[in-house]
Amino acid sequence: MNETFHGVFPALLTPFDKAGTVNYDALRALIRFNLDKGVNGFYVCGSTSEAFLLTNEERKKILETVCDEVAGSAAVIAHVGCIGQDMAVDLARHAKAVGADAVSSVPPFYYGFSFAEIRDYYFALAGVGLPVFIYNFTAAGGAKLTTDHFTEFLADPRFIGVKHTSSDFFMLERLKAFRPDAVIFNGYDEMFLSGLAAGADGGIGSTYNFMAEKYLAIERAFRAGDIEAARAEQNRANNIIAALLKCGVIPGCKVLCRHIGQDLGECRRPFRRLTEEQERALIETYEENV
Ligand code: MN9
Repeated sequence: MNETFHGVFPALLTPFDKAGTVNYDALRALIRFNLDKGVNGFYVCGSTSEAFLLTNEERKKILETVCDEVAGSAAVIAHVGCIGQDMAVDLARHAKAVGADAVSSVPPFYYGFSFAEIRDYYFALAGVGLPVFIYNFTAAGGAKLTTDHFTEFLADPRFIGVKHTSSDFFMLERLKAFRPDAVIFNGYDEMFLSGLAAGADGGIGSTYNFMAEKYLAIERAFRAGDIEAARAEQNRANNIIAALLKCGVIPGCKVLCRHIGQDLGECRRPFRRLTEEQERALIETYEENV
């Protein structure tokens, strides 16, 4: 198991104040709340952070805030994914300068770039000097990278691993078989236990922001060989995730954070806020499964 990169990493949500500006104090409080639970690290400015609704200046300031608050007590992975290679390299250089432990990126998207172009993008990121986690997330409309594409990256030690937001556990197992010291983080919270069974070193997720203790418990039970306990905990998490998927995961996570005392404000438009009825139903499901 990699010493720095393993276990439970919340994919941090971005708090906004009433005027819609990033609320850095609330971000610090959210980080503290999760550090106190014993999380192993944070994934910063990923999908869950509304990254593509943030400016690059905001992304930089958020990362600086996280590195400052964490102060070496947990690992920090900075998602630097952008459509443009130079923008991503700029964010990666900044991540290195402010003390992040690794960078991560979705493949450049929207224009249907060729694998040769995607390859150039990732090798430019690797050139910055921090270990790189490739973010496999094709459900968001991104490039479909195959197992062979991934092994081409993983043959180079500068690529430390993959954030695997996919239900292709065969691929996860093949990547571990190809390079046992590669770090694979499971991406779908609802499949955390399945990912562990296939060889994942941990997980990165949106719902960890408000229920990290569940994933810590699943991992503990799994490693102790108590699969029944792990499955029971995954089942409780999944009842909540199923409710979130109905109303919108990111706005829903913010509702549940507020419910437990972490007020992160609303999401940026065009995300909609939940109706009162949706909020009530979501909180009820949460309360039934804590
Ligand atoms: O990578 C998250 N994926 C996205 C992690 O944000 C796109 C997950 O935590 C999902 O939000 C979650 C719900 O499907 O599993």
